Amino acid sequence: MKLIIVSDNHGDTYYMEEILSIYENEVDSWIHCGDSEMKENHPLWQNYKTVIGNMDYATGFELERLVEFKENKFLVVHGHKHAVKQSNEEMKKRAKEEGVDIVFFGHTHIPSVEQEDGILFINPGSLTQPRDRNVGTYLLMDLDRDSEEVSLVFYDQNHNKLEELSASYSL
Ligand SMILES: [Mn+2]
Repeated sequence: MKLIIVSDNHGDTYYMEEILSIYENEVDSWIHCGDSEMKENHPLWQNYKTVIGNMDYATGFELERLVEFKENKFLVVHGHKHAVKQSNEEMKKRAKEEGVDIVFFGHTHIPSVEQEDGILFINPGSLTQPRDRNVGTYLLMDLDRDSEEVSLVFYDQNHNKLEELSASYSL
């Protein structure tokens, strides 16, 4: 299955719209890791599934979201309430409680992938306000449960593949 993961667009919907139109016929679902600064009734939420971030004024989003798709279950958090700038420990605790092996988070505005205790912690970076580069980033995940292989391909906001961040992992 294929997923698009974005985060931290902070009110700028341009790239979310563009990514939606580019991948509309290619991916199964869409994840947003919070700090959208968009209202609950924005039409983009018909496709993207989001959580609440520290900059979200809309109160209708959840702090954590379990996204179940086909036989897969993912945990999505923004991260400000899971101390993600300190460590993966709080996310790891919740992932183990929920029995998931993939967690998506945002908040740092820095794209990253870490695998600890059999759990992948994936941050797509910020779509519009990167802190480690000049151009925003997002992620395309291709998960194969038969082989337990995950391909993570990062792109910049202009849809150029970021080779140095992209890699495959075994679950
Ligand atoms: Mn943010």
